[in-house]
This record gives sequence, structure tokens and C-alpha cells, in this order.
Amino acid sequence: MQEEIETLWEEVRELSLGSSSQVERLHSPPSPLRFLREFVSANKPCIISNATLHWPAISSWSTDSYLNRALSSDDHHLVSVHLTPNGRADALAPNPNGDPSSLCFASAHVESMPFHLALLHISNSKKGFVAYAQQQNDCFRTEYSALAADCEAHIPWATEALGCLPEAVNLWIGNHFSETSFHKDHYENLYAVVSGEKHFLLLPPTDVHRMYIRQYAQAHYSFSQATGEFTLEVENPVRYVPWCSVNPYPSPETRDREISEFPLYFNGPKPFECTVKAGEILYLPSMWFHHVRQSPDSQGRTIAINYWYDMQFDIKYAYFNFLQSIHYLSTHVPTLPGMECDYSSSDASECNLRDQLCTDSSVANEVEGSKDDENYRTPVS
Ligand SMILES: O=C(O)CCC(=O)C(=O)O
Repeated sequence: MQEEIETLWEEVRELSLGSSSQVERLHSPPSPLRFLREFVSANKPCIISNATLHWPAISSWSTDSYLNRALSSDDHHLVSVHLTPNGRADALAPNPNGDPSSLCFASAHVESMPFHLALLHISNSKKGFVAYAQQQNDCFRTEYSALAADCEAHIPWATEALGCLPEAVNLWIGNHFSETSFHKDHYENLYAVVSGEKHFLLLPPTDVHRMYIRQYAQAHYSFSQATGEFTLEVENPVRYVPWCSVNPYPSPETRDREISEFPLYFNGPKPFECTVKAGEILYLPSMWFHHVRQSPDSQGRTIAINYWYDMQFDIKYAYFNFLQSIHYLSTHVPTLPGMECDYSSSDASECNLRDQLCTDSSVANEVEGSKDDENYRTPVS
């Protein structure tokens, strides 16, 4: 099976994505028909330059005073900020209950605060305390509605191509510490950078086995104002979530171990790599795995808005589920305490416990969307 799966990775690149690790760049927005034919239907990313230079946000959001004025007129108006010790929210971290090498899935301490305080925390982030304003729950249209006139409510050529308005519009204000670990989303994503730069690593859904998706115990950071320190606690009773195991930028000390643990990622085809600058939009197709880092503007922050459009749960989605269900020997996961099955397989009938644990990411939930959830993102199943 190994050979057939590796042939698939190559064939997808030869037939559609191209053999360089570059993402195709368009110098102006495509017509809806071209966007649909060449990118959405092909499930192929592209960067569109000169896409949003007409937005007032491109110039006015470069100063704190403008943003503070717009968002701080009412002292009771709060925004959600993700606090972590290292800028890595929704990422793997050492499991406080396990042996030193075991990992858990750590979510940020989410705090609601007035915008001017959020901006201060973002600008003054340091090792040990990093703030990232982000909430994938349509936050731009709710928490940040005072900024609505500075951008477009949707991306007109994408809306026409996709035949619907965005399901969610999210704002992200981070700094150079902020990093988003490899995951995928069940949305067509139009990701617009307003200030600073975002650096993406992308892998197509066909490369799913290279991500070593495994089950990790869900944990949460909590921040104490009194001590100024974070603690990380695993949920009790323990709940497992599926997440990508690969850290594409291991430290020099862990590099050799990571390469030997995740050879399909490190020795396989290079991921697609791109930097998205202010005024540009990345089309990030549904189901693509992505890892995101950022370089700040002169004010020390990176601002982006993304438009999540519903994806089609069509034959491509069915093929993806089939591919993921194929047991790939080298992605075998050792049995976790209390979980007597192999979670690398997605054959739900194999294990009732897995069914129970993964209900969040069941097809039904994906198709319905997670409108009622606080967070629209579902774990990677
Ligand atoms: O900008 C980021 O940090 C992450 C973006 C992302 O994951 C998304 O748009 O789905």
C-alpha cells in the first residue's frame, strides 16, 4: 500500500498542483468562472495580489489610535483574546499528567477584554505571555462590527463562484510569536492579509497520512493574574481529539527525533510554501492542511481577515474519507490508556470508544456546520 499512496502524492502534483513548491500567484482578482474552474473545482490554492488594496482597512488599520477609537467607544465592548505562554494555541504540548515525552492538545486561555487592552497585550507579548486576538466564530461580524465599513462584507468574485455568502468572517491580530499548528478546515477559505505578512505551509488532502493524525488528550491553559503564570490542565474526564502530530519547524535539539518519528512528512514531497502580504488574498481550498506563522508590521502586529465559505460535501470529500480510512502501516499509533483500538484507522465500526470521542467531527456535524458552537473549527478527523 505504501507504494500506491506515494504514487498518489506524486500524481496529484504532476497532474494538477505542479512540481514546484510554489503557490500560483494571480496579479489581479480572477473572474468568478476562472476561479471556479481553475482553483475551486481543482481544489488548488492560489494567491491573488492587488485584491484588497481598495479597502480603507489597508491604510487605516496601521495605527493603534484608529483601531482604538473605532473599537473603544463603549467601555463594555469586549473582544476575545487567546493567551498562551508561547503563542501556540490549539497545538501539541507536553502532557502535564504523562511521562515527559507524552503530548496533549493544549487550547488557549480565552479572555474577554476591552480592545485597547487586547492591543496592548498583543504588542507587549513576550516569551511566557503571548496574546493573539482570534476567535473562529464569525468574530469580525460580531465583536469587530465597528470595523465593518473598512473591508468588504464578502469577496465578490468568490461569492459568485461559490454561489453563497461567507458562513463566517474572522479577524486575526497576532505578533511574531503567534503560530497556528497544522490542521485542516471544512471550509473554502479566502484569507486576506491587511497588515504584516503571513507564512503558510500547505499540504493537499491527498497527503493526509503525512500528518500522522493521532488522538491527544484535550487540555486547557489557564492564566493566573495573581502569579502571572500559566498552568496546563488535562480535561477530567479525559477527552481525546484528533490532531496532526507534525511540527514542521522542530528545534535543533529535537530535529533528528522528529524526522525519524515522522518520516513521511520530512522525507516526502516538500510542502507548498507561501507568504501572503498586505493587500493579497490566499485561496486556501477546503481540507488542505495548513500551518501558519507571521511577520509583524512596524507596529509589531499582523492583521488578517478570513472568509469561510461552505464547502461542497461531494465526491472529493467521499474520496478523502476513503483515503484516510486506509490503514498506512507507518502511521500506526501505539494504544493509548483506556483506548483499545488503533486510532490511525478511521473505520468507526472498529471501535465504539473512538466513535464516542470523535462525535464532534462526524460527517453529520461537518455537513450541518457548527453554527451553534463557540468555535467553528472542528478537530481534524
Ligand atoms: O492565521 C492563523 O494563525 C491561522 C489561520 C487559519 O488557520 C485559518 O484561516 O483557517
